[in-house]
Amino acid sequence: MMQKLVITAAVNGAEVTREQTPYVPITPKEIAAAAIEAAAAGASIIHVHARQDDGTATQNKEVYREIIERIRENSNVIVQVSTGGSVGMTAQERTEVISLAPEMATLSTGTVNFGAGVFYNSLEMICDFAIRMKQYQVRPEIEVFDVGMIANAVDLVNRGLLASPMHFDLVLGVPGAIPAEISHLMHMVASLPCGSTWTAAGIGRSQLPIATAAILLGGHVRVGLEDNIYYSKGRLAVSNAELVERVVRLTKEIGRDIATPDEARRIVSISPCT
Ligand code: KMH
Ligand code: ZN
Repeated sequence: MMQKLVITAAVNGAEVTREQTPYVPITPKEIAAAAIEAAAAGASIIHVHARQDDGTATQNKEVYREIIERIRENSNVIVQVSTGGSVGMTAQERTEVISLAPEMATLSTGTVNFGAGVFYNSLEMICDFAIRMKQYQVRPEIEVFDVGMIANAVDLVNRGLLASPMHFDLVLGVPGAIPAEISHLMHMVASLPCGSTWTAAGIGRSQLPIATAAILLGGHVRVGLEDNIYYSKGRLAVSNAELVERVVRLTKEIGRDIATPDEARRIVSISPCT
């Protein structure tokens, strides 16, 4: 029997602007409202990026603190902070947030072209991020944008820097990284170490097909405005919750159940399996 589906809502990202969509949450208050609404719709993990009030990406710890506290006041959802930040940020900036000891944080295990930029993650940086997460007991979600990054993550397990089983986010469709083809998704899944859990995130118009494939393959799903701002061709998604609701409908039609935040904690090994 398939595990219940863990839905991650990636509510804002670092790159999406108000010019692209008026619905992207920016301030801690807006981000928390979007997170709580997405959780009520069925998301059990919220992946979040901090922003300054003018919309610029920031990794400022105090902004993250406010976001987490505002979400916590009204929801039991898992808050997963970004350590990716935006292209060009220093390792020091990106890791500041780990000392808040959030429940979860992303850990990208390789360097990749990211549109016109380069998302830089040297081995030294990856090891340092992993050590800090271990120190603060933060559960890493291993973000892989290409298949070689899976082998890098296994290398970190062998060095004793990451715990096994790992939880992966397989991101497909970033320009410059692995394209969003179902065959690539299947190859990535087949390349994961035994016992891993995984979620899949398709970028742009691939969000829905990749989510549908992940539901069928027994993985988990990430949707949200960070990865895709449209509900359908030419029609903006009016909220993160709207994208989550569609995944919930599809999943139930197929006969799979949706995980609550506490069930998701067990599935992705934040708390021990019972
Ligand atoms: N903004 C991207 C450069 C993460 O959150 O860890 C990196 C990113 C990954 O979004
Ligand atoms: Zn992100």
